[in-house]
Amino acid sequence: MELRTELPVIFEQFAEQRKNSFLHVKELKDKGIPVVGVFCTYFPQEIAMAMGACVVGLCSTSDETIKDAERDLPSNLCPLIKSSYGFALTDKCPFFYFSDLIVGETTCDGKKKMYEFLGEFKPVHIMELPNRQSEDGYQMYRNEMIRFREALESHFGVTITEDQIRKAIHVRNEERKALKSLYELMRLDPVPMKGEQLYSVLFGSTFRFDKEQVAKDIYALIEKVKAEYSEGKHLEKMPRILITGSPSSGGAMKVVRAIEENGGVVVAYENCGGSKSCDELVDESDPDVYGALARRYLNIGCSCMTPNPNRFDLLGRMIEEYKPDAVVEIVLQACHTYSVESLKVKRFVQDNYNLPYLKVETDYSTSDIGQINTRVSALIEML
Ligand code: BJ8
Repeated sequence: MELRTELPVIFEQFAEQRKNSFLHVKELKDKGIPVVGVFCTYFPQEIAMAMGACVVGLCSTSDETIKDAERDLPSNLCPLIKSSYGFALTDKCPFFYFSDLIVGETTCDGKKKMYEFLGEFKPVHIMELPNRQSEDGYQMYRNEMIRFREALESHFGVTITEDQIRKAIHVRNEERKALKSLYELMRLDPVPMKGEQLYSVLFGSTFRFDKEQVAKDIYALIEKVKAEYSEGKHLEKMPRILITGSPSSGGAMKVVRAIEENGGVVVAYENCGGSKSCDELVDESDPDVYGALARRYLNIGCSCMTPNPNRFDLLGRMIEEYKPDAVVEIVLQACHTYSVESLKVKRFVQDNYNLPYLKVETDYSTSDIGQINTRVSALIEML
């Protein structure tokens, strides 16, 4: 059964949020509010929020500027890196244009080397991210939190107090809790919404700057979804798919669309647009705000960690909670860390849960949609 109510309009509003925020950022900028552009889930938003800055995501996910990027960058590079660099280079991304400072982390090789070129036309601050979740690693990332606070203070001529950071931690935690409550609705079988609709809210909310209001809006949406569900307004039962791997926004959403157009439904995202960003909260009871931030962020199970046990911990929990019938891994082309780690994911999913696993390597073009449809529909028919 399709949703025939006001919900699709609300999902649409979230889906349009990125575009609508272009104007909003300009208004904030005109009011003198600093804008910090970021690329990664390891970025500790709370420190920038503590000084009242507006944090905007700069990862671009369309192939519109890839040709421009390939003038400077190798063509066999991840499309997310090329697209982001291309939008910056051609000044086609308003968020990049309005950013006063760009912050990157030393995650994958392609991204960290690309930042060196970005630094030629914008101020860039790099946070050194350890590749291991060890005690030394936490200590090092804690020091990086302090170095980042100092960089903001000197770049913008402000003072950032621990109390301000603590308040920002609380606001972000509340937003995470709200988003988590929303995606947990997908534990229901049949599901209350499509995976693409869920993603439009998860992704769109990252472009809302009124973080306290976001949580309230998400809870209001949850209430509406629950009310409609109890009236029997939900989708039919269908094969449930869990998505993992590289970020699935923008051009890569073609994989999610292929699943949902071929009779399946995406019930969960174990990636940076989904649970990687929301699963763990920052410990508000820890008197050491920098330590609490370092621990929470470094715990993210991205494949740039080695080894990467936290990804498997989260993936295992999600398989148990969302009960997927199969796992589909999206790997962006030339994303070596996710691509290499995919063998472990395949073994984990097949050996521990006896679930089918499909790896889809793709970019932001539309050239492989036919092939993706064929592979995905074969998977879904089998379920
Ligand atoms: S925490 S997933 S946002 S690094 S897809 S650019 S890894 S080659 S985006 Fe990522 Fe942070 Fe990790 Fe998340 Fe490199 Fe792979 Fe491209 Fe990637």
